[in-house]
Amino acid sequence: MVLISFFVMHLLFAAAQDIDYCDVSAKSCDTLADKKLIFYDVNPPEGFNLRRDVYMRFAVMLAEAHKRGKRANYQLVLPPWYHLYHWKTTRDQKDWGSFFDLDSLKSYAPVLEMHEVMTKTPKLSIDRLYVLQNYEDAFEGGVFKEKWELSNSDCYYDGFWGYNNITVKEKICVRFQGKVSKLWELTTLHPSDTKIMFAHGEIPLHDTYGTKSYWDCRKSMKFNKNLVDMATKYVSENFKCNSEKCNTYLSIHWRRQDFLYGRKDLVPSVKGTVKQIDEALKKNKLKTEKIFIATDASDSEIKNLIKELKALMYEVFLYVPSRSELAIYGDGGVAIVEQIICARSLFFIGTHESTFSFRIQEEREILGFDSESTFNRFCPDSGACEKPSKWRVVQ
Ligand code: GFB
Repeated sequence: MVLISFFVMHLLFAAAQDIDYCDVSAKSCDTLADKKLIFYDVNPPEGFNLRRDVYMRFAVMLAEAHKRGKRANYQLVLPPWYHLYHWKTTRDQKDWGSFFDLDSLKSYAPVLEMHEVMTKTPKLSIDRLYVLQNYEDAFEGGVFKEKWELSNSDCYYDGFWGYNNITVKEKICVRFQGKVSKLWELTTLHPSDTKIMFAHGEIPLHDTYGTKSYWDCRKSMKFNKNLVDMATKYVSENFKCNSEKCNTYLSIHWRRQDFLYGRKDLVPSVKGTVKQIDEALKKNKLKTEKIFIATDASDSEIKNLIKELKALMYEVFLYVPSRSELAIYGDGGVAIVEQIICARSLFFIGTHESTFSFRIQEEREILGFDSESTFNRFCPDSGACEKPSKWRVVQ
């Protein structure tokens, strides 16, 4: 009997020692022993802003469950930013706090940084890794049905964000289509699991795109204060504006790189771009000749664009980070500064189907700009082009 209780005590102690962590927002420390952790990752080539969208799907899933008093012990672990395909300067691991206000994220959803989980544990063992796969035909029989099934085909995941002390007890391949909250059904397959991971988190859809929950979550994604300060300083110095809504410059997001071949029928040439900027200013009677450009274009394309704009007497501005800013915040931080600058401008023109542009539009909605100044896009030179959908903020 004594021996058994000693054994049980030992097990309990070991569980409590398993991982300790502190919930920064709640200012309290707890153990992971009574928590269930949901990890997720995204298809490696996907960029930062698409990943932000995937975060929102999972954050809303957890926050909504908590709101209904369900699954109160589940926490979402934020996948570190690591080796992002579009980042050229440094692809080192970055946590979410480098880009966002973590307290604000935590005020909306029960989230933890990966390092909060890893600091106190020598190794992490995931109970079940569900590798999600698309169905070959999403519209089988002509209808889109929400469904999932265990799959016999091969599936693969070798991520873990640069950690080499994470292991998986069992990997399961799952064909999945439908809303993200349908993933709760998978968690019931092994009810005693406490560490559950989903790879290809981009496959499940939003539960509630564009609803109040969506916007509550979106609003909680405030940027890291240092990045906001960098943008504020730039706007003040270059555009003589000290508020979040400026009327002294127009901004564009000019997405190039893979869009130049992947979506070549959707993007304009340099001359076509200049023509559309000029038309937008005239048509909307905008009294500014200052143009801010956020872009991933090559140096030679940027040079051409600046030359053509200057020929029409426009003043052109780009955000060029200092070496130390680039070293500290990396390509991801610089891109956010550009997004904030675009978000505060008098008028914005984005790139069709770019989530980088979508996030700027959302920021402008939150700031309360007139939607006519926000939902504008570059059209191809052929001119064939519909206005972007207006995703209006819901209070
Ligand atoms: O953010 P993102 O998912 O937007 O990916 P899309 C594009 C990445 O390219 C950004 C860089 O996260 C940045 O790293 N980038 C793009 C920029 N535009 C700019 C810019 O104006 N300034 C700076 N500094 N960086 C999706 C990708 O991109 O497009 C997918 O997520 C795929 O992987 C698809 O490539 C076609 O939605 O535009």
